[in-house]
Amino acid sequence: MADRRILVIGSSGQIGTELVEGLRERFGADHVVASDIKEPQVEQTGPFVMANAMDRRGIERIIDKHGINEVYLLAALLSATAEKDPAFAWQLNMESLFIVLELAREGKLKKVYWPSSIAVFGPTTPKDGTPQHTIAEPTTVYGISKLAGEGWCHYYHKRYGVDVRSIRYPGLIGWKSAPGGGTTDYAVHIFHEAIKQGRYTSFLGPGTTLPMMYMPDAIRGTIELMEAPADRVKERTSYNLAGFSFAPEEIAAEVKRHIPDFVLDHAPDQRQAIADSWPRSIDDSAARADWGWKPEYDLAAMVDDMMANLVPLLRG
Ligand code: AKB
Repeated sequence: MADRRILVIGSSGQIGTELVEGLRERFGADHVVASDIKEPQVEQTGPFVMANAMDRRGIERIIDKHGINEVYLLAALLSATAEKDPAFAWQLNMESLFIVLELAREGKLKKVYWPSSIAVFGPTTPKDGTPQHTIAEPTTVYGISKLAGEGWCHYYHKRYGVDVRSIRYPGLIGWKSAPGGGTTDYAVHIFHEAIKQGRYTSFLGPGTTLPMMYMPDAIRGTIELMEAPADRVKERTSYNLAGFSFAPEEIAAEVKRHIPDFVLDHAPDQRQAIADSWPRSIDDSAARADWGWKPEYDLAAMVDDMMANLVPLLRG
């Protein structure tokens, strides 16, 4: 696509904040319009507009005004928050997707990105090396909405030729933006509390191994998927993507390399049941084979980079 005109809906969240930055570095600040119902977490280097992802007319106006031809739809309630208001979570996660898929079907958009999650899997899914195609019987409303959304992406691609692409993100860890409402958020909070207080109480218990990824890998993977030639994108539901897996005590051991007195406690809450229903590790061989995905960070490298960036930020 010669002239990329990108709209990121949900740009003020954990992924949006960093994705907008990555897209602007690549395609130019003026080619990426950021939009959210919330103010941005960081100063904007390009256009930002307030928008409600469920307001079709509002989204269409932005698309027309800025000549948008590509949308990244990130607005959603995540796993833990969605359980507090399942009806609203379903409404937001589904309506926003329909709006964008319909705009693409009508020819207003050439490409769409929509994130899915490891939350599409459930207790009946094989937990280790979870395959691309396997049992997916999610027990959270977030997982149900992501699984249904994957089905709709596949349907719009097959039936109407909509070029919609998707990744099943694992838990994402980054230092530039705050996570909001996920079950994997502890893996970000642990750094902030370790640096500020020297201790952290995890809402997940010991031995709770989950698939995770460092944000720079997630952003690069997202942009690489969107840049891949259409015929290389064979999975039109969503791609499994893996970084590394760990339990709370394993990330704590890595943090201790930097803060030897760091103390980790556990007080599992309702998020434990969600974590227990998800895979421990993911097989991402389809993404590797189809469009060349390869993660760069392992657990130790991620922790080193998080500490190198967050210590000066939080301690001044
Ligand atoms: C969550 O914990 O809800 C998200 C996810 C894995 O999709 N980080």
